[in-house]
Amino acid sequence: MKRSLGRSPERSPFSPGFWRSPLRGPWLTSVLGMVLLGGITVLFVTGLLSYAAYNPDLAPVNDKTPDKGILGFYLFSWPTDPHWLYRLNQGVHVTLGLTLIPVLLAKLWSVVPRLFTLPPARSVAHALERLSLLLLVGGALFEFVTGVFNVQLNYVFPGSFYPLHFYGAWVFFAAFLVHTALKLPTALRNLRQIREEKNDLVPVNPAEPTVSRRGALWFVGGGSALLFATSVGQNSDSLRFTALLAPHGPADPGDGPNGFQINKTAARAGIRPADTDDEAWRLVVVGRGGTVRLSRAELLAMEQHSAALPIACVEGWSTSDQWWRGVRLRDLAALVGYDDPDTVPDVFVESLQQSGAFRRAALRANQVADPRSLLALGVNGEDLSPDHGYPARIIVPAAPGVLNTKWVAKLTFGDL
Ligand SMILES: Nc1nc2c(c(=O)[nH]1)N[C@H]1C(S)=C(S)[C@@H](COP(=O)(O)O)O[C@H]1N2
Ligand SMILES: [Mo]
Repeated sequence: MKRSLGRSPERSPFSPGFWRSPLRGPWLTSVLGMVLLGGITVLFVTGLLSYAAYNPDLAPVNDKTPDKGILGFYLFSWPTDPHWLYRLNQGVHVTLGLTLIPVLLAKLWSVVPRLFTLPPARSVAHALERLSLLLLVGGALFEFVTGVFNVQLNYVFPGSFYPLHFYGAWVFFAAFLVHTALKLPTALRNLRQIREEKNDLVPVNPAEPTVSRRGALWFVGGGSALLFATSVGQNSDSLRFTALLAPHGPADPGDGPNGFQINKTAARAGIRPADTDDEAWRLVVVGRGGTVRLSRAELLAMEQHSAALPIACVEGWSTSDQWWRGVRLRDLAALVGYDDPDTVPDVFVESLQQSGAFRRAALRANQVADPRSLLALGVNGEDLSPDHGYPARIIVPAAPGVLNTKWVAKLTFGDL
């Protein structure tokens, strides 16, 4: 074929001959679209559930998202059963999100010629559709990029991750619904067709293929499989070493009873050994019946209970179940005027830490009441290590890691 020299119209991405990959066409776009339809729906649902798991409407401490208004309509008391609920939810959310990245990129690549269609809008309806695409593509990129940064513990955001990712999700999902409603019938038709219909994605002047469409799909799937295989291991103690793409925390936890992932070390949280030794440290418990101060020895003299529970962080890593041992939160509530385990109130937990978003948290009454919810003093048969919260930490079944406050100093029982 003769190619003209100089400024041929083919040099402009706005000209129909510019996009030449023979892979583009309705079939490829529809296949990728169907994968994203399922995947992004799961991401949205697990994302909203993850937000609900913070008990965001419980006092202002857990959630800093301003003016969520009706977007918080669905919030409910997060259950404590099954005890791996948050671990599963967040593992799916983060692992699936990472796995979908190649699919998202391939989908955007498959429709990129449409970015350059002229005229930009043929009618009001077309203009509205293109505006929804701006929100769709912008929303998708925004959610994936903020998500990946958060998973990598890279807090480059202006302000907090949570409001950005939360509001971004609603904008993105609204555009996603509009897009699905407009395109699903076409996508289903495209997938059923034996011979592909011509549409604007099919190049008018295709280049020689270097790979088949199925080959291209295998390439995308291979990318997804690689991301899956190098991140899913962060959800287990024994497979963690396979999670090459996951951050490995601020400190090597080593082996032994305390040898599991650490989110923030005592040193980084500014916890001084002098404040945690048995002479200095006292747990302050406040309730309608008054205030009680307890040393670690006094806590150890109370009835001790064990529970096998994981730590599952919003950032997508979790530990296997650990054996925690300590005092039931509801027994501590009983010390300050709430004797009946069926009517225990919420609790506000404060740590020794002086600054940082995670130095305090609120737990709901159903979490306080659960017999497995502990003020843990030890783990896997040993005292807590300083990095895991010595002298005492909270551990609650099915709750996000962020509610499992370390280096606890004060518990205030009462309705929040
Ligand atoms: N005081 C305090 N408690 C805290 C945190 C913190 O930064 N400060 N981090 C929380 C978060 S986000 C998680 S995921 C868990 C991690 O517990 P671990 O480091 O023992 O694994 O602790 C929680 N408790
Ligand atoms: Mo966390």
